[in-house]
Formats: sequence, C-alpha cells, structure tokens
Amino acid sequence: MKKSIFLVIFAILTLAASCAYAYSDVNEGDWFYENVTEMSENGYLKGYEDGTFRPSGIITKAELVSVVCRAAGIQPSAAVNAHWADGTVQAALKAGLFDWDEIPPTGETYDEPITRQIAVKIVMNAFLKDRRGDYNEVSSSVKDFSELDGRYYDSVIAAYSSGVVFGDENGRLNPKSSLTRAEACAIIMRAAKIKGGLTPFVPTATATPASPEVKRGGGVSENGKLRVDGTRLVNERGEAVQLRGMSSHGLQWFPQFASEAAIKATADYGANLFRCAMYTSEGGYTENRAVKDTLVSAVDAAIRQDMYVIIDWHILSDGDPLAHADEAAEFFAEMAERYGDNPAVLYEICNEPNGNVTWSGNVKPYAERIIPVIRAKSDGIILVGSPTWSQDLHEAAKDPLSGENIMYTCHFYAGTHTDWLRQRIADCALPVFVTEWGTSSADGGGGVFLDEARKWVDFMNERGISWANWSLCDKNETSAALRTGADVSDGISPDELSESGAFVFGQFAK
Ligand code: DCB
Repeated sequence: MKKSIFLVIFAILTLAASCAYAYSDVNEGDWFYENVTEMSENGYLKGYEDGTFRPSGIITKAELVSVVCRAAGIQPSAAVNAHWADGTVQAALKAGLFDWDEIPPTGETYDEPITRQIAVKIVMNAFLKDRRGDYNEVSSSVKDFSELDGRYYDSVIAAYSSGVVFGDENGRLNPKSSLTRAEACAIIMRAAKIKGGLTPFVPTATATPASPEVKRGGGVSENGKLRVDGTRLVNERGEAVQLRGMSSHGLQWFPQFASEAAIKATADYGANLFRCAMYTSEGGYTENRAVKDTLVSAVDAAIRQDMYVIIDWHILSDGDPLAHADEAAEFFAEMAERYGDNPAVLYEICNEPNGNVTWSGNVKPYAERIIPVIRAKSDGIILVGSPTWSQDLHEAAKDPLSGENIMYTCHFYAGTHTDWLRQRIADCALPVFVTEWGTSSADGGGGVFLDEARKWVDFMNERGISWANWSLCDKNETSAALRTGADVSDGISPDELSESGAFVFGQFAK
C-alpha cells in the first residue's frame, strides 16, 4: 500500500510542470485554490488516484516533512528504516527542522497527525529560520497562546509576525490539534514566497549515506516512562532497561559542556542519559541562583535529544543534606512543577552526603522531607545518596525508605573503590543506580585505572545497573572525558576525547 502511494507520487512528480492540476474537490474560489494548485505545479505534493485532493484531510508528520523538504529543496539522505518517507525525515532532522523527540527518526510516529505547533516550527525553520517577531504583540493577539508549549514560542511569534500563520476566526491557533492538507499548503506557500520564490522540486537519483558514526538507541521514545520493579529499573513495557551516559562537571564552571551540542554529541555516541550536576556550594545554587538557568537549558536540551536526564542536587562540601533542606524543597518543588509528567526526568536529591552524617539521622529524614515535594507532581524515579560520598548502601539497606520508584545511588572511582564496594552492592538487595563514577581516583585525578574500570563496567552491565560517568568537561584532571581546549560546538571528534573519555564513550553503545 505505502509503496504504491510512493509510486504514484513519483509518477506525478515526473510530469511536466505545466500540466494542469484539476482536482474534483478543489475549485476556483476555495480559499486554498491557489496554494494547492501552485504546490502541485511545482511538484511538492499531489492528489489521490481518484482525482481528489482531499483538502480537509489530516496531514501526517511524514507527509508534512516530505512536502516541506521538497519545497525547500532538501534532498533525502539514506533511509534507516523501511518507512517511505524515512530518507527525507532523516535529512530534515539533520537540517535542524525539528528535534529528535518531536519526530523520533525510528519511524514509529511518522504516520501520526502532526500538531500545528510542530508544523509551524518546521515550516519556519525550513524557510525563515532567522525571523523573529514581537512577543507582546503576538501573544496577546493569539487567544490560546498559553496552550503552546514554550519551545514553540519563537517560531509561532515569528510566523504570525511574518504573515505565515493567522489564527482561526476566534483568533485561536489550536497548537496541539491537527493540520489539514489545505492549511499545510497555505503556510508552506506563504513562507516559501516570503523567502523568495518557488523552485520546482527535482528528485536526485542518489541519496547521500547517513553519517555512519551515529549510534543512537535506548532513548525516551523507545522506553517511555521508567519505574522500579524489585531491584531493577524497567521501561513502560516492564522490560529491564540500562541507562548509560555522562555527568556534567559543575554547571557553574563548565556550562559550555552542558550545551545542546555537547549533549547531542554524547547521544550520537550512543548515550541515552545525561546528568546535570548543579553544585549547591562552591559557587553553586545556594550562592548563585543563575546556575539553575544553566541546569534548565541542559535538561531541556537532553529532552530534545530523546535522552533521560538527571537533575542532580550536587551537595559536596556541604556534607549534610539537611544543611540546605529548605532550599532543596523549594528547588525540587519548582522542578517537579516544570517537568512533572515528563518521562525523561529523574531527580537526584543529594549527590554525596559526607562528613559527620548518618543514614538514619540525616539522609533519610532529608529524603522523607524532599520526596513528598516531588511526589506532589511526579511519580518519576527519585535517586537518593548515602553517607561517605554515597557508598554506605549497607546502612540504607538496614533502614530503607518506603514508597515507589526510589533508587539508591552508589558512587565509585576506579582508583579508590574496588571489590569491596562491588560486594556491598551485591549484598544490599536495593535498587541501585550509579549516578557518578570515574576512571580516576576519588579526587577526580590520578590514573587512569582502566583495568579496574573495566571490572566495574562489566559488573554494572551484568546487573543492568545504570550509570553516568564523571565528567563531560575539559578540565586538566584525568576523570575529564575531553582533552583541554576541546570545542564541542560541532560535535565531539574521537581526537577530542581524553584517555578516560575514549574508554567511556566506547561503552555507551555496547
Ligand atoms: C565526588 C563529587 C564530585 C567530585 C568527584 C571527584 O567527590 F561528587 O563533585 O568532583 O567525586 O572527586 C570533583 C571534581 C574536581 C573539583 C572537585 C570539587 O572532579 O574538579 O575540584 O570535585 O568540586 C568525591 C567522591 C568520593 C570521595 C571523595 C569525593 N571519596 N570528594 O570516596 O573519598 O572528596 O569530593
């Protein structure tokens, strides 16, 4: 069926551009008559075998992307799945028309209706990427502006300001509803003309191969909402799932390595997890609230890249989590409000308690204060540390927390922590998540200790324990995954990886 539709498209595309396009259901006088006719004449889309165009039919994600790409002159690249539109969708993703999570290039949602807000973004990115509009003017004239997801504000404002989109008769955009074929023609034609005319679409014979080094997999579109089943982390179908990825370094020091480009680069090596380490002291949140903005943009970027993402309240020099419990409660209330039902987000409530603290006297009471704050908005995974820099799992096991979807973190550094800590994980019978580990010694330097790191990675893989490696930055310390001066704005090349980074990045896709 799909193949035959494709052949029809192809046959029609090869007709001469002067051919008259008369559809039985498109008449002079219809508001979309000119747009539909011009679209057809230029070979951007066609009608059905029975001579109809079906202007009020709903347009799917694959169809919208295909039509936009033809009109914008974006040629398909090599297909990765069997869907008829895949080559074009892959090319459009690469060209930055949309983000991974909006239309996962695995194909599962290609035939679903596209929402109007995503369609507007794709059209604007394809033709008028640099346009901006006036927020105050547009947001007050679009009656349902508040229904838009925030990531679409810029495109929608630009689209209204340039006259690409008008609201319906009630001034509404209905951002999450579907789009008709006639409406799609109208916005594409308006945008293409503003950009400067139409170029007939001529398909090229050979597609360029997709870049072979990209190794995506195991992301949110594949696994959905996570939960804890016994000691295991499982996906929405109840299947065991292992997350692997990088932790940032302190966001107050290295925001450039928590950028979308840096996060995307780790996903392209196969990571499906990113951890955002927001220090509480040492220039972090309790001293400078602006670091929260860095965290939020990193979390949003990871979500766009189809990754799971940990919001890490990175206590360290402030060893007792109770020291900043009020600020933590306020912070996690805000995060849970913002990300409540987003399946990508995990909450790590205290990185590494240390110093004169005990599980039952400090960490557990802290957790019992913070967990309900998150639970008011989210039943997502909550990750809890333990004394001695999150190594005292045996203490937590004697007096565990009650409630669902709670995991206990274990942190190790290969030069410092060996067999005895693995044994502790094996003995504790708790759901364990290694939210931080390094190939170095516990101070972030020394080594690297790759033989011991290999033992740890094997151990975690055998047990399906999820992990994030410390850290994605170019600091002059052995645990840093990047060489000094690495520029990640265009991805991470193999020669920008440190000795540790080369080892760790090689483990994501295994
Ligand atoms: C943890 C912390 C993490 C720390 C790494 C490596 O601390 F969660 O924040 O990162 O492990 O020590 C280091 C950075 C340095 C930075 C320093 C202070 O790599 O660049 O200067 O934080 O911000 C641990 C983990 C384990 C142990 C001790 C520490 N341990 N610790 O087992 O003794 O003392 O920070």
